Amino acid sequence: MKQEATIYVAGHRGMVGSAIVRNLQAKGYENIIIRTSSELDLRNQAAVADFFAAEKPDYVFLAAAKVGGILANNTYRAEFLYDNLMIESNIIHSAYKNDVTKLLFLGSSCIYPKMAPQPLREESLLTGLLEETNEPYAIAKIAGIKLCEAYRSQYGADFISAMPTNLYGPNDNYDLQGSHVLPALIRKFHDAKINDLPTVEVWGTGSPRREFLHADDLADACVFLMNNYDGELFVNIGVGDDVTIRELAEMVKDVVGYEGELRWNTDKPDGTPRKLMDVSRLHAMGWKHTTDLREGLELTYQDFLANEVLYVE
Ligand code: GFB
Repeated sequence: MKQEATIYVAGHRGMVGSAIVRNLQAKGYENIIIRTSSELDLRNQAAVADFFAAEKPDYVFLAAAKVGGILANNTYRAEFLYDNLMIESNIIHSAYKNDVTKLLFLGSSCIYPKMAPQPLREESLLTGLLEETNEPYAIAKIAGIKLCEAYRSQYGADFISAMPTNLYGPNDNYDLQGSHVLPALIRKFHDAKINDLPTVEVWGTGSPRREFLHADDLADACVFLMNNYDGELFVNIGVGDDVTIRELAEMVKDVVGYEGELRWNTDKPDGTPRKLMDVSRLHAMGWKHTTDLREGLELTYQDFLANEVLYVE
């Protein structure tokens, strides 16, 4: 991407999109195009077509999506499927129609079969059944990968896809019903510390394993791929290391400085037993993350404290 290129970041208010905007600005890109969801409803085909025809961006980062943790995915199954299918179909098709030079689509590690061999290699896509709690989201994200592949093979469009592992960082969702585990634990332990509560409820058994990548590292990897990768196969983005939910909970508890007990609610689902990314292809290209989990948690708790009023309404 040349410095003067026009770059549309879809989803700039979310954790991933806002991190991509920060990363692009830090690298000197100035022509960044953004729209809020009230200015442009990405589920509206005509609105998206008009926007692309008027703006004609050179590059597109497709970071807009309906996202959430295990409970939100399992509850709003229709929205997770419909909204995501519409957003990605509208943007990818309009990008092709308006000769976008290159597009990067962002998926998720939940596209892999629930029982795929670990660590998860890109070749495992569509080799088995998906995890039930997030099947609608995973199906929409798999459709996004296939759209990029199909527009590449039929029309020669330079559309690539990246699959990040579980993410965390500034502008995350701290709503306890909708959030992912890491922001949920930060908020729960913080609230319990402030209110002197003896226990904190944590969901499931604590035995599932998850890998966590800081959003700023993800954004850096996305800009790296936009500048250095143009293959058909999507690319995993992660750290290559994971922890159990119990280990994560102990670490968050320590960072927050809460001294009470954990209470495991096994009525809540565990979800996929393990989702560890094989990141050897990304490492072979020359990119590696820089923020480890402990450091990232400390940064994220500081960010939570600074923005608590915004994050917790
Ligand atoms: O982060 P999370 O919601 O999503 O949950 P997934 C990860 C694990 O943490 C599960 C446990 O085993 C949860 O039961 N957990 C413990 C908690 N306490 C809590 C809590 O207070 N809140 C939450 N949310 N979890 C999502 C998918 O799966 O991951 C999406 O549903 C997407 O589609 C995303 O792929 C990255 O990692 O299980």
